[in-house]
Amino acid sequence: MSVIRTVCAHDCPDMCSLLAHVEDGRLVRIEGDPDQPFTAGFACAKVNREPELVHSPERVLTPLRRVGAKGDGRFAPVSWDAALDEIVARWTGIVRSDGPLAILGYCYSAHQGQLNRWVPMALFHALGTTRLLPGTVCDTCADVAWDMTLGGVGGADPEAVVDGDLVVAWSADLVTTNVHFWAKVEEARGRGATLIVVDPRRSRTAAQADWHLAPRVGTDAALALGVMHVLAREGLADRDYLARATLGWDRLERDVLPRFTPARVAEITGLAVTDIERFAMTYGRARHSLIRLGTGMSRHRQGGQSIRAVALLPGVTGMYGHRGAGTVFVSAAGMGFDYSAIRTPSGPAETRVVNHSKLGEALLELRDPPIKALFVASNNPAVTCPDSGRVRRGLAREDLFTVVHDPFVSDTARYADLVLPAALYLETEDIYRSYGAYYVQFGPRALPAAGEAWSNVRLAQELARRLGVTDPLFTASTDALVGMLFRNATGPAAAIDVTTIREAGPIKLDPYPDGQRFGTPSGKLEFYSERLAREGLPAMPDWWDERDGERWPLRLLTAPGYFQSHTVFSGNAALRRREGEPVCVLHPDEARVRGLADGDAVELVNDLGRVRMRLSVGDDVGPGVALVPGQRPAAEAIEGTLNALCDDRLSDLGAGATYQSTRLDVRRVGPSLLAP
Ligand SMILES: Nc1nc2c(c(=O)[nH]1)N[C@H]1C(S)=C(S)[C@@H](COP(=O)(O)OP(=O)(O)OC[C@H]3O[C@@H](n4cnc5c(=O)[nH]c(N)nc54)[C@H](O)[C@@H]3O)O[C@H]1N2
Ligand SMILES: Nc1nc2c(c(=O)[nH]1)N[C@H]1C(S)=C(S)[C@@H](COP(=O)(O)OP(=O)(O)OC[C@H]3O[C@@H](n4cnc5c(=O)[nH]c(N)nc54)[C@H](O)[C@@H]3O)O[C@H]1N2
Ligand code: SF4
Ligand SMILES: [Mo]
Repeated sequence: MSVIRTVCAHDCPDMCSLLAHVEDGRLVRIEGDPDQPFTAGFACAKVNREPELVHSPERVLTPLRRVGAKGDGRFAPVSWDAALDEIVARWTGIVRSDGPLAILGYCYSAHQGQLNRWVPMALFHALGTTRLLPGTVCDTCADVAWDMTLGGVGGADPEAVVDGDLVVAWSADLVTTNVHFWAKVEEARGRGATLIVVDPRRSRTAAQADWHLAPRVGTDAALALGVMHVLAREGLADRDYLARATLGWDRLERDVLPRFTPARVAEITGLAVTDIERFAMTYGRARHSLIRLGTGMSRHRQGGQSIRAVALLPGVTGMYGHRGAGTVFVSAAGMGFDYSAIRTPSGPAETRVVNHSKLGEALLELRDPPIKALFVASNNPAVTCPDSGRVRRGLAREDLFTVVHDPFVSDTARYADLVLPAALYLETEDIYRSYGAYYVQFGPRALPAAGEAWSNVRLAQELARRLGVTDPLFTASTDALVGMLFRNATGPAAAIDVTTIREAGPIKLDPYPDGQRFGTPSGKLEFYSERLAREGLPAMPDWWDERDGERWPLRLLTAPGYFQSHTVFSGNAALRRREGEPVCVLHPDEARVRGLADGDAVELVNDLGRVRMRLSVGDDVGPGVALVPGQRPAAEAIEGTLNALCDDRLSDLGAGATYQSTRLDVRRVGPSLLAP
């Protein structure tokens, strides 16, 4: 038995250091590294069951070629050579007839190693194909809003929460998506800190909080502006700090805050006036407060306003002036990596760009040239992209040559002409940097690859070789690639010695090498953003009524699954069982008026389509909301995948997805409809 210290590559802010116990090439147990202070000796409920994912009987072990109709998921094994020959022949032919823009290739976030995430992207960059603007399905709205407010700096060190007296988990279900920060929050509470959760549903975290505030979905900007209104009125604004370190507070106080009285904010959010006042007073009086910003509140049409308004709050009380206080968010933004060598080695500076959230439209509507070849790695857009029905119609095109690189036959892979077996992270080596804490770590390979699986890096390098792409990174060893990533690093990342990184284990970066600064054009925290004004967008945070689509009575609330993370653990049968069948949660009042009972088969419906799942009646959400936790493959629900109901309109900032602006209704599925 050997114990290998490596890194968890799942898309998760914690980036745990893991101890993989391996016997005869099999993973027998996984354990959180006790010597990495943030991981602190434990893994999460999902990764504790990692042996069942890695050794799942559902793994793809050889390249597969489609033998049935697109979407059927019927394949026959082929050799790697045959598969690669076919890809090269098809792509070369398409480039000859239509040019490189007829190809769309990308790799997304399911492997968080910097090399396995980005070397495939570098290949398509070099080839000059149509490029994907990645991450609009996730966090680009929140990232741009943060950047327009604080600039390109990282948030507070999550480990600093232990020094605080108030933690606000604002749109973040810490127990589920950030469990190692949760452990630190618990430590802080043990020393007397208070935890407030702001979330429209009673999440696992909210259920354990000192206080749960449940505003309506999409009303966070109004709530934050209401809090500022009270802070200003009660003399709790730190006016010295505001004058010294921020821009535009005077204008906000004069032009915006008067409209956000507690009475109006109560109307907008559905919270009681007394609760808004009490929340503001508690926040204003804290000695050392931290807001953990969550991205859930950014995934609607005014998402950018929500993030901006909440991220500005610590400026009002001067918290950004205290080391380790303020907000926990996007740590990686402050690390100083220069990614260009491994992301954009060569190729035209600009080509056609497809927004990740509009993949379906791109596959069906683009002309001159249309997309004729699609390559997808580390992403399952048939389930997780907005308007997934449209994505599936695009994937079903007979004239689209689709290659999917995945450890499992995902819903997307079912539409592929070729499925290529991907190694899971424990079968790869890579360099990691956290996006939710301040660690960098090399993760060695812990296991041999299952069957004939290849890592993302190996596939990209082999395709480059066969296509004659000669940039050095496509022949570079892992160590050489790591060197490229660090070559032009500045700030905290530049302090790392690359020559010893393989053996170094977890390396903690200095979160604030220059004190807590802002990276905006003014060098200040921007209540007023000239950059936004120039783009014709609201220069100051605001909230307005979004009445669109009101003919559907309920608003969708989506939230992460506890035993699932999107579809990445779908191949683990034990976790599938723990998560249970996909459900829609309705408040008892909403169930009653529809004559629905707990456990009924229901249909969620709107103009885009219908999906069917089981109903769960409960008061974790208030009236007016349909909560659906997780994004699940079609085969797990009664019928369909949730995102078939979410349109592909974009958020106000960062061109992000707006799942939570979805309106719909829920109704009973008659027994006759359920019959096959
Ligand atoms: N309704 C709704 N939709 C959402 C969200 C929401 O909150 N609500 N959240 C959005 C968010 S935050 C995100 S990030 C996206 C996530 O969307 P996706 O990126 O589609 O996430 P996964 O379902 O995890 O799919 C990842 C795929 O990569 C495969 N994979 C795992 N490891 C590797 C590897 O090393 N190499 C390769 N080649 N493949 C690998 C997995 O088997 C899986 O099929 O979903 C978005 N969709
Ligand atoms: N177990 C598990 N872990 C995960 C994931 C997963 O799916 N499952 N996904 C991973 C990925 S890709 C990401 S990006 C991160 C995301 O993790 P986070 O950034 O922490 O946030 P989200 O998961 O997007 O949403 C968290 C909470 O936001 C709430 N919320 C939704 N809308 C609103 C709103 O309008 N206002 C407020 N105040 N709250 C709202 C939801 O109810 C939910 O409880 O987590 C990662 N970790
Ligand atoms: S908490 Fe996140 S980083 Fe840690 S083991 Fe679980 S998925 Fe991986
Ligand atoms: Mo995400």
